[in-house]
Amino acid sequence: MPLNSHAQCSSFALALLGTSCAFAQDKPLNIVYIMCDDHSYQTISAYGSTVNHTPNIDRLAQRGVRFTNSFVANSLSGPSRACMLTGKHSHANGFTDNTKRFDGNQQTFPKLLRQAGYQTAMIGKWHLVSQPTGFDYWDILTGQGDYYNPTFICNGQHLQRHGYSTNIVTDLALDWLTNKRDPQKPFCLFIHHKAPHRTWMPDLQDLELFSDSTYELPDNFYDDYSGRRAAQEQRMTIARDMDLVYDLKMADRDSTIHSYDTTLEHWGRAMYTLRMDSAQQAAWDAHYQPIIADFKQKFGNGQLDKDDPQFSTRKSQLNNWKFQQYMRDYLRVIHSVDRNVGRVLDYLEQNNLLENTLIVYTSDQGFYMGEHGWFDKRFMYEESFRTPLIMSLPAAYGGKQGVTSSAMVQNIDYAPTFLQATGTPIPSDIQGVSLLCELQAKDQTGLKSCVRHHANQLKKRNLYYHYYEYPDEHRVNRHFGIRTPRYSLMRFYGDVNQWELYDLKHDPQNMHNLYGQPGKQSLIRRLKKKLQELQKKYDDPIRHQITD
Ligand code: SGN
Ligand code: CA
Repeated sequence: MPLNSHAQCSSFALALLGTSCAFAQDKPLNIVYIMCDDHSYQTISAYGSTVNHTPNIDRLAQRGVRFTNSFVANSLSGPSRACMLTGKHSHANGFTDNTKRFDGNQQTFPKLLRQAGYQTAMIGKWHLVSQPTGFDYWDILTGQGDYYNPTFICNGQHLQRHGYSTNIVTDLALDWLTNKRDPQKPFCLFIHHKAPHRTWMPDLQDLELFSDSTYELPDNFYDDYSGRRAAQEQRMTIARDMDLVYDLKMADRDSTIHSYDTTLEHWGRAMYTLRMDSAQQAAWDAHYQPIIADFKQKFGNGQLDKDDPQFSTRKSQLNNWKFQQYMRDYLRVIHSVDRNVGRVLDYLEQNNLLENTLIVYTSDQGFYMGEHGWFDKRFMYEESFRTPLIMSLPAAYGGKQGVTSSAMVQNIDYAPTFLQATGTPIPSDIQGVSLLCELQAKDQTGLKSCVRHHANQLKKRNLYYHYYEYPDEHRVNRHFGIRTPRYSLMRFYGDVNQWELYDLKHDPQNMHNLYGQPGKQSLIRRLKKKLQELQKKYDDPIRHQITD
């Protein structure tokens, strides 16, 4: 198939979608798609973070559109990646939870771009078990990936690289741009980081950052989960489930601090030493050993005496200590992510690629920074259902700069957006919708009606969610639901069978389950009807099993 031409793009897009596409320039549009793993929007300054500053991600937001209502379809890594690649919900692409294996024979947007003449490259965390398909070049982290001296599979061959994952992934991406691609062809480059996934291991150069900072506990840290049975059942609280040795790195030399689980303790003690060389270990120890000594002075081995009259005060102090330690490590990891985003932007600028590259920054899902007392994700509650999303389309392609969009968007929309932006036909079985109109300025010739019509539809759009992985690893019950611009209606099923309803205008933190409350019957009827319509539209087989 020939490379896209302006005529091909416009005629296709106008005929099929009633919209124009971005491909109105002589140069075809490239795509750089940066994705982190577990990056919470709460820790991006462009999203209003009060705890850190991310100047480079913000720089991208100043060059593009920041989506304020961006959601995932299934808040977990593998499923999210499969949704993005296919533009389809989990039941349709088959990768419903992290125990699955992605069927690489199915249609994905990199394959479609490649057929349209694009070079495609995938670098970093893949997490879909089967080997990548649809890429000219791939160099992926094994499984979840390691922070230090990680092992990669490069076009089928295993090799270990020395250094810190976020830096290495960026180095590989820049090397591919410089030395491995054909400069005559347009490209789509995936830069997918392992960071900031658990266990939030910072780069050595960032270890001393934030050491003197303290963070306020979220006001719902001590949520009692009343009215929410699935929330009562989970195993992802900072207080109980975040481990001192494994997560918080209190692997003391004389082994007096213990994990709540022996396997976890084994890994907690081994993980720093297994992969690090002696210089890395020495730098690591120089930072953490004094913190361990201080911890022991304050809390002994971390096992508090329940008979101590001060027990509840001591418990709050320990919880607070854990939260501070979690925040500091997480933010250090984000600092490195942001610095590496800056390296990519600088490279594109220095190599005159900024003017014809769509740059995307996102995460595979959101993450809890102590809200509800949690870390991890999975729930259809706001912090993990949402994900950061910034898309920067160059001004020469009609791209808006430094604006926000409140359109209701989801990660199944990325594939059709990339396809439309490059003038590649969008197959009719794709379930997401293109966001291109959100990226383009209203004054682009021929775009006015499309923008108005499409934008209004997107603002009112209802989103569908379905999460499957239970009971492993954090015991979040299966659930599906609908998110309208104002309400969330969720149906947990399996061990916990319960409906939950939230009015997000008054309860953005999902604290008050209104399901069954007086006066809500007609609202619930309406929302259930809409939910059933979505299940039918997307053809989710669960609708035949759960009908109430
Ligand atoms: C690992 C983590 C979990 C996390 C899952 C899924 N445990 O199993 O805490 O929820 O990944 O995360 S760990 O001890 O191995 O770090 S996902 O983002 O990859 O889906
Ligand atoms: Ca993730």
